[in-house]
Amino acid sequence: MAPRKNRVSDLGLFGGEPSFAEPLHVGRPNIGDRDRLRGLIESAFDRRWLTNDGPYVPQFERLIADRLGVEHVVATCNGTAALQIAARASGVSGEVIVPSLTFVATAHALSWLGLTPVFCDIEPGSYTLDPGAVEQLITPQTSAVLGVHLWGTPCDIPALEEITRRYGLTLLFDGAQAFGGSSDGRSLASFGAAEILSFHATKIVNAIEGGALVTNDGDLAERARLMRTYGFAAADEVVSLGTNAKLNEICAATGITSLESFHSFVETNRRNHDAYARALAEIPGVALRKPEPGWSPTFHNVVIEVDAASSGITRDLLQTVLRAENVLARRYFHPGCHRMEPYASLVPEVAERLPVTEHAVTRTLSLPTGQEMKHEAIERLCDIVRLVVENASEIGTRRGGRTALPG
Ligand code: T4K
Repeated sequence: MAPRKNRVSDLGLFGGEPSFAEPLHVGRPNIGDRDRLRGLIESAFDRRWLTNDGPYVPQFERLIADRLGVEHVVATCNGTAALQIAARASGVSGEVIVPSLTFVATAHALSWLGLTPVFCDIEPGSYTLDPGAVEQLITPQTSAVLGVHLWGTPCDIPALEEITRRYGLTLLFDGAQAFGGSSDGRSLASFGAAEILSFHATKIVNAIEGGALVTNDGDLAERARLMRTYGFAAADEVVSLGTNAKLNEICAATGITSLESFHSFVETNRRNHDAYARALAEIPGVALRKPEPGWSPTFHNVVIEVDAASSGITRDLLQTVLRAENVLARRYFHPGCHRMEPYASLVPEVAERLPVTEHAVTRTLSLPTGQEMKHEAIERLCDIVRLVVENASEIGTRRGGRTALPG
């Protein structure tokens, strides 16, 4: 690591040496016990059984069910496939109310099935679906609400349950970022008709690529299981429309070993989050998002909010400064699904009814965490943030009065 920087002129943005020789990535995979994983993979190769009903997939499913306290787990090749299967297996049709502040897969999975994602605004605090706004968007074509536990933050589950019950709608949850989280002691996976998970490499539990549908509804699970495998109930016996959404044995083995290290990953994340909280304290206009009392998150996402008015810099300029230091912070999820195609062309007017989303997408920045992130690096990274905020006007002057960058 280069020496600590005390002057604006030392910043990488102005030609200084980057603070970090190697890039610090958001979403760096956590790796479980490598020897154990090698052993599992060797066994799969010895068995010559690599996918289609091998032993690791049901083992992974049982481990997830035990960990999350749900009855049924249908593992899939990724979270997007799990979303598609969840929507189809629960009989969703027409319009589905979703937040726009989410990974685009949430909306795309629906559109891919010919469903219409109807973008809904979010609550100012949690940045998850605003139940009042949800209710206003319900039409005769609405069949479901798909809440997203963004960065592991629980949606207002009781309010969404109440509304969907009253209107006879299906309630689904996208828990791709919320594996292992709970609210008031209850696993987030135990709500709605089904929740989907992602075990992508960037997630706290990773199977390289993988996902799952979790539910307490046995019939729904059975339909999902059939859909995952082309609708095969047995050899030569196809009983429904299906796709190929199977998880393979090597990914399942990776997921198993990752899950076995879950507690240590959470502990590492928690310590990293605490280190960020200490190092970012009292930087005006820069706030670390923290869990509310009653939530039990995995701290897998470290997200700061930059208030340009009180920090003197925009989120985008801070990201640019950090990138020049080799900190590859990410603007999850800029600019919001409603400003991405095909939605931006299909429903250009929708931004007007999403003021909180529009506000949030300009402010949030995800920072690196996980196994690889050392506390010294966190402190160094936060020192740069402090230097930038304390010298915002000098940076603006050096950049010809521009403290903002085009979105
Ligand atoms: N719903 C929500 C709310 C989601 O967040 C996601 C996925 C889904 C649904 C869909 O689940 P999946 O179908 O993906 O299972 C990444 C992930 O690919 C995606 O899974 C994740 N959300 C999303 C939040 O992040 P990108 O487009 O940002 O990926 P990329 O390639 O830019 O990589 C992200 C960061 O991770 C980079 O800083 C590099 C780092 N990285 C990545 C990989 C794969 C590594 O350091 N090593 C690696 O092996 O989407």
